[in-house]
Amino acid sequence: MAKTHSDIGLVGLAVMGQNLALNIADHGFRISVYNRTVEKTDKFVAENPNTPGGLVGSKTLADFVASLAKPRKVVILVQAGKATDAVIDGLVPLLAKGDIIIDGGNALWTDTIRREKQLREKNLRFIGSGVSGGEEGARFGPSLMPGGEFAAWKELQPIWEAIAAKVDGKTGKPIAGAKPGQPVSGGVPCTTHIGENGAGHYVKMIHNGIEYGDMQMICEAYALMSGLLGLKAEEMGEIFSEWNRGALDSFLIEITADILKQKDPANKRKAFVDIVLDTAGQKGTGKWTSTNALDMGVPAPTIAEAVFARCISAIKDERVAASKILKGPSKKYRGSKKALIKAIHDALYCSKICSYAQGFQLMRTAQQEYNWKLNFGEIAQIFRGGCIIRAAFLQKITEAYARDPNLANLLLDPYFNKMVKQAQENWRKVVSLAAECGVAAPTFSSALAYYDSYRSARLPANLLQAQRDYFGAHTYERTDKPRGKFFHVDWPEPTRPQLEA
Ligand code: 2AM
Repeated sequence: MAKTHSDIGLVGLAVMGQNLALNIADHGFRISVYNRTVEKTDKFVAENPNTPGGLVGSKTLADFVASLAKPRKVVILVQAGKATDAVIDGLVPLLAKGDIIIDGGNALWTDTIRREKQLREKNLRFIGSGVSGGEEGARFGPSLMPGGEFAAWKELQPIWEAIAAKVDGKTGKPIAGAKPGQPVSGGVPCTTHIGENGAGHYVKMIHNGIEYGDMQMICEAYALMSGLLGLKAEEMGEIFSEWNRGALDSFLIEITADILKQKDPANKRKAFVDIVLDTAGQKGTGKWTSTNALDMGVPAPTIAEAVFARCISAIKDERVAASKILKGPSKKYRGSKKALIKAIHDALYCSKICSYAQGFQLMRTAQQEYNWKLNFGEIAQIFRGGCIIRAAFLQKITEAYARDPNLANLLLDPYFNKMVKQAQENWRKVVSLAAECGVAAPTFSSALAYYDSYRSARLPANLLQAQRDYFGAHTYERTDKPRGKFFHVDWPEPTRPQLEA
């Protein structure tokens, strides 16, 4: 018997919204759709007449809400910020107790916390769900990171699990057919209840911060191979393909290999990457991650460096002008090409471990701050399919948290510890060569500084604290007295420059 009501509704028919709606309909759920501009709804429904679940287009928000089975589930996919609030404000008077709004946009997690609280006061439920994987992911299997009340999640779970990417439960590998174009069932869905209120959007933000790090680290490997060895794009493409068969096996390495092998569509003799202008944009989630790291006092320098690397890329004109004035070293690398390529691989791998360690440290601190209970092994597992940072490496993180759910830092896990131990000589070699030859490697070098700081029982902060005591009477603790006891030295008045009479 045909359904009288839709299983779920979706507001916002830009590409992400359309693709997620089609993914839901493909899995047999009837879905109502609404868009502020009605023509978009009509066109979308007319273009997709035969989905397994069925698409129902509504011209008004009231008709849209009336078409949904109770408790109503409404997914919003509009721009994060004001548009999301506007849509929520429009929906609230039309909804009834227990109905659920699901925000699938890239919301700031603190907005999600606020919205969840406001809607709870109105007896409505709110799930802030990270949706990762871009347009392809939304269409054929994203990684989904829902946060909110657990009972509300249980209502959404069958749909979210059906449409999410799937990975093999044992190996964590995306299962065959989980690739774009082939919806599948079976396997472990890349979605899990992340935690209360803003936890899902928080974890999505960290995912994006990690993604910024991964992308920049790959760019540094490329810059070093090009700058130190003079390799051409095509040759580097082959190297990345090779790396993609080993420990670095990941979506981003795979697409990098493809990009480097691509020819310029306008001039087939040129490599595509060589004609792309070197200024990178950003939408803000990497910045949010870094700002949050500063706010919470959690060291995440590698992720922040990746954001700053985009910022410095953006001041192209200034850089072009500076390049004519500021000189660097003329030293050239003269050693073995093969050895350096291996060393760059190892530097990338070690830096990646540090960047992920920082991302997971952020989640660990945030869970205390917001009283969430995060399952880090599961989070790494759902990053394994659908999303941009999907990588073989994530299975190792899942395994690390299975060994010790309270792991203080990924670097301390025996597997990652062993990997860094084996590879760090190469990592150091690459960072020092980069410095000697004048190739910027901000994330490689900041990751190494993070590693060296984290493994230091004693940092030069003793001197720093003494300076603070000197000029600001900020006091200091002593190495030979219990922690928490504070001392102060009566320093002499600092000598000040004498003003001429
Ligand atoms: P539109 O097609 O009417 O512009 C991405 O921009 C999506 O968000 C689009 O579907 C867009 O609808 C929708 N959107 C943006 N601002 C909105 C608002 N204030 N209210 C409702 N939908 C909005």
